[in-house]
Amino acid sequence: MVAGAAAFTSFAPLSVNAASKKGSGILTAGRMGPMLCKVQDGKLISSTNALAQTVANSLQTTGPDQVHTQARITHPVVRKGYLENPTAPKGSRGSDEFVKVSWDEAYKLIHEQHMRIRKENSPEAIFAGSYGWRSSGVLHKAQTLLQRYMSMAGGYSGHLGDYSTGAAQVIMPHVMGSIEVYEQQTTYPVVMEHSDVVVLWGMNPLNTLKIAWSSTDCSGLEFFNQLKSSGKTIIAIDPMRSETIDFFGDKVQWIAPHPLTDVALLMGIAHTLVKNNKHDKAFLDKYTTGYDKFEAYLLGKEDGEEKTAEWAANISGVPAKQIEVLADIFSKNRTMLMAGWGIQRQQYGEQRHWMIATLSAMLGQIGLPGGGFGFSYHYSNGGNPTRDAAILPAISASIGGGSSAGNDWAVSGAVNSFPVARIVEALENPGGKYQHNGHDKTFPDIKMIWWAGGGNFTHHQDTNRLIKAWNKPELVVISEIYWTAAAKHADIVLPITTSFERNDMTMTGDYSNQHLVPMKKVVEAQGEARNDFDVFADMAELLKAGGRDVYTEGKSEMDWLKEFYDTAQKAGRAARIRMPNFGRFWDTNELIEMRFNKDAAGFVRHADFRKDPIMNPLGTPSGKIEIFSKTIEGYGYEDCPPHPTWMAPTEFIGSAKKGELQLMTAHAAHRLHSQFNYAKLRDEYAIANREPISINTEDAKVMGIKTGDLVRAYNDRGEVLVGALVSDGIKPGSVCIHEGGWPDLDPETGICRNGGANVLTSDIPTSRLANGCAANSSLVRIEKYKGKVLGLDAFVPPKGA
Ligand SMILES: Nc1nc2c(c(=O)[nH]1)N[C@H]1C(S)=C(S)[C@@H](COP(=O)(O)OP(=O)(O)OC[C@H]3O[C@@H](n4cnc5c(=O)[nH]c(N)nc54)[C@H](O)[C@@H]3O)O[C@H]1N2
Ligand SMILES: Nc1nc2c(c(=O)[nH]1)N[C@H]1C(S)=C(S)[C@@H](COP(=O)(O)OP(=O)(O)OC[C@H]3O[C@@H](n4cnc5c(=O)[nH]c(N)nc54)[C@H](O)[C@@H]3O)O[C@H]1N2
Ligand SMILES: [Mo]
Repeated sequence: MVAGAAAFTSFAPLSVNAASKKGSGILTAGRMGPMLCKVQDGKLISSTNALAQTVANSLQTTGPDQVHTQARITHPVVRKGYLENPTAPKGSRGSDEFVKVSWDEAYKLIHEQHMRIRKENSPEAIFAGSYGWRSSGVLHKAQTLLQRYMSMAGGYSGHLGDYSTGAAQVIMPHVMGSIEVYEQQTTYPVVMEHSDVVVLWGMNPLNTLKIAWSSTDCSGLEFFNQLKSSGKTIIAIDPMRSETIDFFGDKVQWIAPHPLTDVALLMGIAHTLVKNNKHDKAFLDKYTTGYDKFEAYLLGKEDGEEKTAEWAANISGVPAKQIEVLADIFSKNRTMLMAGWGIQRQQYGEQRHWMIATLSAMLGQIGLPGGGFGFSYHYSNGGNPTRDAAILPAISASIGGGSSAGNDWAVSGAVNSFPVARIVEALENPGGKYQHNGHDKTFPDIKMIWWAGGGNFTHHQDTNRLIKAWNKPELVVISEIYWTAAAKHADIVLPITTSFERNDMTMTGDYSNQHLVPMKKVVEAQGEARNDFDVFADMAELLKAGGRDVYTEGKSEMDWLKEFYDTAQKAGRAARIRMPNFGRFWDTNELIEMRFNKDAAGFVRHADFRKDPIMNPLGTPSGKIEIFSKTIEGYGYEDCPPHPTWMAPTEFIGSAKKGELQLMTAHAAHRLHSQFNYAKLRDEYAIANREPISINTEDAKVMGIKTGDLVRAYNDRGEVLVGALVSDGIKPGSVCIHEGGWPDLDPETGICRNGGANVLTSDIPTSRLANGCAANSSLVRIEKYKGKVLGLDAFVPPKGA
């Protein structure tokens, strides 16, 4: 079907390539999209959007800071105590000073110790899972390049899943037979034409669409811009008045539940549907299994507690009347339930998207144009129609192996992989047994860590617990661009180039494949920085003579890019997509826009299943939507029962002691996680030179706190200094410190001077099913800071660097 294809033409001007003409700057790209760069006297002086766009994307301006910040690592260094005696090092990670060494000395030291550790242990003693948002590109892929080297060296321990959707990506295949969170959504034009009501459930697209995993095609922000003036009913369910809610202004109805209570709220809506006989029984009969068991639970026949609107109101803080109104609106209108992922980065996070899918099934609109649910509208431009594209391949973790384009979290070549957010448990409990999605598993005994392209000291929960566990391995090597907390806590640190200092290419959009963009080298490598590709090629040569040629397959940077391009061009030809030859493409400084496909623009998620569930069954055991899962029942996990269930979290506002507040750690507007925390953009958000903490006016009044005050936020796990931002834009009883502030622990007091949120978060799994990151499940206390004046060393290189 081509529903709404006409509406799409209103987006067309935005995709025009006009801005990326020669002379207006050098064309490159990052997560934040294609950019044009200006250089003066060898310095990058500006980076701006290369695609037309109406909603500004602050992250596109960070180029000059990325290249020239004081926080850059300029040469290889080794921790003093480690250099003196690598097998019995003195001093400790994080406090010892560093000593400059040459690249060759660094290589030799790493090689010798790597080989020793590998010989004394098994390959699983080497952790190269190296999770993180390394820069865009199909060649300079830090993790993949590390793993390619480690595969040559004999294998390594890796990771499973990600921090982003740890819970949802494991539960959804049980429920929908597909992962849902990283899949194309019912398209923008279809939503524009058919949805009456759009619900933004725990989702902040104005922030999170500034980036995409490959590189954003910049269409998502414009979609929400157009949605704003569409006249549709827009409802946002979020404990915070997010940037998106601000952006929609009076065009959105904001409903603020207490954090972590969405399952109860959803159940209150579901119960109201049943009470008023508004649930779609025909849909439930034909397309789902186990609804009867869930309904029994909903009506209190299983646990004696009816999940009424009043019950839900008590837990969520949303009035019962409002819950009933939501049930009414959803059941009377074509409703698209869009949901973000912060809601599942919580204890029992699996229940969130399971319950949204269940409510959608009860509304009976899954598979209809503009109805049902969508779990990737806030990410990587899910909903921007997929183009007829010539898709670039990418370098692979195995030599001569198939390329891993697209989502390359899931890497091969690992001998033992554990759920990514369980790394501290793995370090604490080597050889320990654990459960994961129905499997008995064993943690590896990690002796060496090499991290390239991730910020584990900012991304992982409970920093102080992490630091303790981090002391266990014999060797920690970090390949980094900047003096992050992780680099400061390493034995050996290698300086890496930014994407502005090397040649690469990328597709945009992730789901749309809208463009193929040259990522041109804009400036020379700064200091002694080298490309990850060259570092691992050099290391491969030490593995055995001729190892470099094995690693590089005898190809230079430009040879690889030409080969990737030629492969894409050849595949494109089959789809009648014309592309210039590589040489011309590279010289013209222009991106290639892929062909719009009218049919793809009418894509409706699960329409095939709805049309014919026998011929197009879902990938679940029953072929239907599993509201009750016999598979999960078989696992017998108390923390993940076989149907959506409300379970009160351990650290929860509903059981908080006086003075305890629920901590939210949403993703920041002007950062990609920890990236760019050092940049000038920090002036846009820092308060009292720290991360801001959003506090409700009532809570602040009780504590005598005003906007601009220095605040100490603390719990049993740690303490941080933050700057108060007092407003009515957050639910009373909750505070928010955005994730990604660089940890900067004061050596004397241990307080984090920069306000790193994860110093406060608890490091627990979502459940035994998915073992996902549950960062948003913590209680904290706050008070006006009255201690001594503290500086800020977060962005200052360590001693000896
Ligand atoms: N409390 C809390 N914690 C969270 C979250 C939350 O919501 N709350 N969110 C979680 C989520 S969803 C995620 S995805 C993670 C994100 O965690 P990460 O992806 O680890 O976070 P980044 O800060 O993007 O780290 C990327 C690092 O790679 C480096 N880098 C960039 N390019 C290159 C390169 O080419 N080579 C090398 N060697 N290094 C490079 C950057 O300098 C940076 O330090 O955080 C998680 N942590
Ligand atoms: N600018 C920018 N964009 C990014 C990122 C970034 O760091 N910066 N990170 C990228 C990555 S790796 C990911 S995984 C995605 C993350 O995408 P998400 O996980 O969706 O982002 P969050 O900011 O964690 O949460 C989105 C919204 O949920 C709200 N929320 C939090 N707790 C609750 C709750 O209990 N109930 C409800 N109803 N709402 C709640 C928050 O206030 C926030 O407005 O974003 C991606 N995009
Ligand atoms: Mo993420």
